[in-house]
Amino acid sequence: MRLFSAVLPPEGAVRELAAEVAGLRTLPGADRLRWTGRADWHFTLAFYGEVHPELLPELCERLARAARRHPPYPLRIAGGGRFADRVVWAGAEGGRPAMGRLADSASAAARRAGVPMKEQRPYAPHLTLARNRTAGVDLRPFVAGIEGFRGQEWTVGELVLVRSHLPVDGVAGQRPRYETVAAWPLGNRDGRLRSKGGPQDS
Ligand code: 2AM
Repeated sequence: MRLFSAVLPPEGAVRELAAEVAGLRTLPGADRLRWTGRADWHFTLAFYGEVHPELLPELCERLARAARRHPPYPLRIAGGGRFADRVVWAGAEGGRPAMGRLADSASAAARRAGVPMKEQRPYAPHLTLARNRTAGVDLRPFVAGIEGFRGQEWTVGELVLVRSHLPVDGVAGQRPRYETVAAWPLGNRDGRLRSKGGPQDS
């Protein structure tokens, strides 16, 4: 199964960003981009790729442990940018150092669980808003549009393991479907989830 760990923005933050994105979607060329859905918005912490189901219990146990070691931290969706001419994204502000440390732990947890991790790129927290399918759209106006955005702050309190179901081959315009497998509270040192951190208990 294809898995990644993530921080999910709360409903209020998603609503604000959706209002901002509605503006971006009126810009010339917007209809040629493939926009992510608000239900899918997330900040990836670590991408695991295909994980053998046998590794899942160990991965969950180690992610639970990682979550316990990190206290909750503040975050807001703010600013944005692009990856070359491929992706427009919204950025994060506030607890970026804490988020980076959590991302490192989320990677290490998987490595220790035996998940074959590819070489990790330097961590760059981003929330993908749109992908450029045709490579013909100039993404700079979209970046200019999101640059000034500064959403409400919230306290990140959970590390979430997400499964990505890829679209069926050949179905144009379909997006991956994301499913929460499990979530663990940050900084929860009372061991409440220790014996039942598996996906069936999420
Ligand atoms: P993206 O939004 O920049 O595409 C599910 O696919 C999540 O995992 C997305 O947030 C995606 O980032 C991220 N992801 C997919 N492949 C990845 C890879 N090879 N390395 C890092 N993150 C990846």
